[in-house]
Parts: sequence; structure tokens; C-alpha cells
Amino acid sequence: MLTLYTMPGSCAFASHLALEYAKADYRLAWLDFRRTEQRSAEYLKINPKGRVPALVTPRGVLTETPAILQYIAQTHPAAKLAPLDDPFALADMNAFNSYLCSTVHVAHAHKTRGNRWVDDPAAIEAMRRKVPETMTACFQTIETEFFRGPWVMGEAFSVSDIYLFTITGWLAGDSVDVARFPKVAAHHAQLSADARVQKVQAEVKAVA
Ligand SMILES: N[C@@H](CCC(=O)N[C@@H](CS)C(=O)NCC(=O)O)C(=O)O
Repeated sequence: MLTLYTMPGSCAFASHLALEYAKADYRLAWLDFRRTEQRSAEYLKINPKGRVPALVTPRGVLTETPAILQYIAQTHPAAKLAPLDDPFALADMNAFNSYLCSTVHVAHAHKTRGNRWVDDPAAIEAMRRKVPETMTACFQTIETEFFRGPWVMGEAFSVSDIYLFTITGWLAGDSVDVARFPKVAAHHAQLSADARVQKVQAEVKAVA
């Protein structure tokens, strides 16, 4: 049994959805953002970074979305969520996931988490204002350089599709119109119609 620590509206949605696609045996442990439970002494014992996701496995705790997604894919090979027998393709998939994690997610975080980097209110506001521009640049790169079609990595669906779906869902809140990126928009619409996505979205809505 796996336990995923998660919060509504967070990047942990990707790990939640991957567990669902993998048909994994899992339970959810919801943290309340409003009560900053992610920084409670109890949770910091699980993830000292004070962030979600954290996945409790029989071997220990995993954090960082790309690592969790690969773990879920590798431990549930029947779900075919990653090119497990092809080292180059697996690394290529992880390169995309790392881009989402270390560049796109960080660009988005400048909207509400500027105080991670600066204290000056004017600088925080300047960072917030820049988010539509940086998120547009990131998604333009995904649209023109990375997205192969019909899925992110080409013919085979992978956890990269789940992760991209999650972050694409943040665009409207970042004042970026997804319609500017036709391939990404079609991908988002297609996955939005998937019963597994709708089940996970309903679970998030029920606790939000
Ligand atoms: N690099 C980490 C980022 C994790 C992260 O920043 N999670 C956010 C939610 S999307 C969080 O827990 N924020 C809580 C906080 O900053 O207090 C990953 O991809 O898993």
C-alpha cells in the first residue's frame, strides 16, 4: 500500500493521477494549505522540504514529482506509463519531466511564492507580473520543440502526459490562454474527457 501526501490544486495532482492510471494500491493523505499543514512538525518528519507530493512506499519516502512518476511507472509496468526497456527514451521522458519541474513549475511559483526568493514587496510584485510572459515562453517551447504527438513523447502515452496535463491546468490562473498552443490545448481537452482524470478531479474537488 502506497500513501500519497497531497493538497488540492497542487502539483501532487500528477502523482495522484499516475497512481490512478497505474491501478496502484494507494491511499491519499490530504494536507490543508490554509492551515499550512505542509509545514507542521508531523509532516516535516515525512518531507523535511515542507512540500507535496510525498509518496510513502514500503522502502521509504519519495519526493519530487519526476522521481515519483518514474517510481509509479516502474513498479506498475503493466500500465505502460514509461518506456522502461529503452534507456534513451526513458531519459528523454525524464528530461521533459525535469523541465516541467525545474523551469515551468518554478516560473508559475513566482506568482504566489515570490517570498521564497526576495523580501522586497516591489520585487515580489515584479515577479508576479512577469508570470504570464514566462509561462507563455515555456509553453511556446513545449508546443514547438517538445510535444511530438499524439502524446508528449510520441506514439506512446507516458507519465509526461499526466504531468503536462497537470501544469497546463494552471495556465488560465496565470492569465495565459491555452488556445495559443493548439497541440497542448488539444492534449488537455482529450485528457479532460478521460474517466480517470475526472475521477481524480472529483476527489480533489470534494476536499478543496
Ligand atoms: N519540485 C517539487 C515541487 C513541490 C512543490 O513546490 N509543491 C508545492 C505545491 S505545487 C508545495 O508543496 N508548496 C507548499 C509551500 O510552498 O508551502 C516537485 O515537483 O515535486
